[in-house]
Amino acid sequence: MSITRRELALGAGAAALAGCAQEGAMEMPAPRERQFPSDFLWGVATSSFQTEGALDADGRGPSIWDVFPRDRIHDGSDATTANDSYRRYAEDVALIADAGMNAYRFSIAWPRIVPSGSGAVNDAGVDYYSHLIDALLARGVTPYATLFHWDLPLALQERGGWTSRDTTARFAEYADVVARRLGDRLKHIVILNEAAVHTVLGHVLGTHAPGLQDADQLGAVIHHQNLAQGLAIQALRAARSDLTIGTTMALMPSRPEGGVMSWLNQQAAAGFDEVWNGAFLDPLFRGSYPGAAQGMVESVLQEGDLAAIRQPIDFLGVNYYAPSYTRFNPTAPSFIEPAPPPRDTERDAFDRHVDPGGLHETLARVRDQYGNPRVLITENGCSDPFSDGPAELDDQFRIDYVRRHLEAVKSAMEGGSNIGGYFHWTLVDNWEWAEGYRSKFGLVAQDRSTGVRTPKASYAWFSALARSGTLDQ
Ligand code: GCO
Repeated sequence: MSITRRELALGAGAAALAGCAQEGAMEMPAPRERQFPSDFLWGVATSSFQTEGALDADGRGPSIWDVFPRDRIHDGSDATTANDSYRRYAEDVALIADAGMNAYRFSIAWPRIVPSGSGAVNDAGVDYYSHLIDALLARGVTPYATLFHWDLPLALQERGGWTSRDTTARFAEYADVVARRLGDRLKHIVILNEAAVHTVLGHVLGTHAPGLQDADQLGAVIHHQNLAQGLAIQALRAARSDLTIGTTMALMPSRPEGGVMSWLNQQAAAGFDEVWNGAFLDPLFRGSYPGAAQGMVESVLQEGDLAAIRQPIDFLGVNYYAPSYTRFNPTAPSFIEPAPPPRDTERDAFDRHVDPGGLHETLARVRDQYGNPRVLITENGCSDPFSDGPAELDDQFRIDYVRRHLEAVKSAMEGGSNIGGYFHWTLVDNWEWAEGYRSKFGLVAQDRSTGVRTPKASYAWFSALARSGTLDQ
């Protein structure tokens, strides 16, 4: 099934008439105070595939990223070593704790726990996370574990991956294993990481694993991740009553490119917003799909699904890097295509618009339109300028970037948003998916030949912030 171009255009049109079109940046009030609450979470975020390495160790099964073609990675690299965190996790824990951080968001590799995606549980894989959790707790750092950060067991992809409804049940079984085997000490769980990114880059653009370019599967992939999330939340709660459960979304204000086509671009941006943001927010918080997404999921939506997806959660994880820009193109699939940020705006190494106001806008939207849930910023950060050489140890640009985004967070809190923490992406420069190692997001550099970690200036800065809770000027 697919959404036709016409359906998407109509959906976008309806959204625009309903006043949903984004007109561009909103004013962000400067924060009145710079002191964060004493119970605020300060941490870093990582993911299994980008950091662990040791892909063949201790019975791990292959994931979809293990077989993603290296010629689609910009530096031709792979993640077989990454940060070697499977073996060096104690060093990571020491860096986190020594900086005075009180939380760490990592992800559990599903293929380490259930190597073939269903059936037998791999005890050695469970043990790895058990040791990591113990090491964190011993240093007073609260573990936040994401269940799915894109490394789907390959065996499940071979049976259709997220296009198949069966994957939702397998995910719930895996969640149950995590609760029963780790839940005595692991109390904070993030269900999915950025389902929108995994959907669009992995299944439509083909730039991420599983590398598909099949817009016809958009609805199935969206809906099955939403359903899997709902079933996993139910499984976790059935297994243990003392878990704090949330999920993480890549929320982006959707802005139209300006110019002569600006009215059509507004329709395109509104349609994109419904698919990128609304298709995940709405079913979780409202039990429905927004216009453009509704048409896409229709053929896979079964009775009871929306109730299963609309689970109460304890927090919403917000990952924010930049707004998106969209324009109308009559020859593009669904009439919409990405547009560059406006000229003369500040960009980061990814060519992303550096726009803390977009984070403020996102937080205000979640507050005003989705019932003001507790929010954790589960990712935010920027890359060094792309290079195959060493990282920039005197990374003032990163300090400025984080400071400005935390001003947006504080300002949103002063506006009534219920925000409980900030996890910087990331701890150590790691393997950045299609960019390979040339993009570096860490507070800590890594010598790739020795694995030796060297803190950057931002590490000391973030440490001072985590200890004091006071944002400097
Ligand atoms: C994402 C992922 C991370 C990235 C980070 C930097 O947002 O793409 O959650 O795995 O590495 O965002 O791009």
